[in-house]
Amino acid sequence: MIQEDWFMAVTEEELKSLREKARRVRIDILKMLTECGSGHTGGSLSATDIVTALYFYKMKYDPKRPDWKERDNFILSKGHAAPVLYTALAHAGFIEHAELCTLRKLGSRLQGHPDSKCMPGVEISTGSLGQGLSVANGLALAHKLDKSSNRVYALLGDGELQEGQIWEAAMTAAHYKLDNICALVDNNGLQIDGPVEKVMGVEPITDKWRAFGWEVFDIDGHDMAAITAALDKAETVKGKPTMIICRTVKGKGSKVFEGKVEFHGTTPSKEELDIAMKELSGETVCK
Ligand SMILES: Cc1ncc(C[n+]2csc(CCOP(=O)(O)OP(=O)(O)O)c2C)c(N)n1
Repeated sequence: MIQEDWFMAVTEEELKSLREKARRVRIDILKMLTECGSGHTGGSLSATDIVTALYFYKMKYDPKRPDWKERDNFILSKGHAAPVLYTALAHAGFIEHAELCTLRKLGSRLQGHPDSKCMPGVEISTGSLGQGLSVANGLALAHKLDKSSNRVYALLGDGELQEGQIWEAAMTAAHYKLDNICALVDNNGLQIDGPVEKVMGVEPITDKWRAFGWEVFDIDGHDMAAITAALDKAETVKGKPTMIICRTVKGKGSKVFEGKVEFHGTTPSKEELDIAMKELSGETVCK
């Protein structure tokens, strides 16, 4: 929820344009996944509004200089949601838009999980769940040592919170007072093989992160006003890291995918894509 004392720096005009960007990102994700025939649909769509707000509202970067020293860092800890990252990178100008159609093809830079060795704008290879927050800690400590103001953003899945390494990293970030870290959980309630609460419950997650010494915000992860306000508020927190729990819907954007665990790792058929495109008023990007 947006809290009463939050200052809303974003304008209505900006919000409109961010929502439109998120719509276009969803369209591209669905096109590239359908073209490819394999990849992760649900967790890419649930994270779309969050990633859009990060790339087109909050983060500092220069697509022409991916290693620009003053950039903020983004770590997609739930690396299987690579399609949303690749699409954001294309819209931000790191790669050509047409390259999205090469997802998972032999020789493509757009591998099934992000590869920092070949993909500009990817800070660290991810896909093995649980590791991203530890990398974020290392980057955040380095920025502190350099006395630089760069911020580090890490996106985790709620199923991913079952990994023990996450909680070691949670302790570390609080111990070192890493207030330059803002982590977000894409809390869509589903993982690869069912509801998170059935597989291995992670609630109450806000209480858990607070108990680990983090500032915690709990928001609707599809409400662009709430996401941008929480990202702004996180920058004002001093002496501890911030966690934004984003309540999301897996497969958000079309009733074909929403809340359906089977779309964790499967892609739309041409017919399903057609239905989704009508709902999103989308036109084709790949052929
Ligand atoms: C260490 C590790 N174990 C298992 C997997 C296989 N795996 C890929 S996605 C996934 C489910 C993740 O669920 P969640 O974090 O909730 O992701 P989302 O629902 O947002 O896609 C699993 C178990 C993995 N990638 N890494």
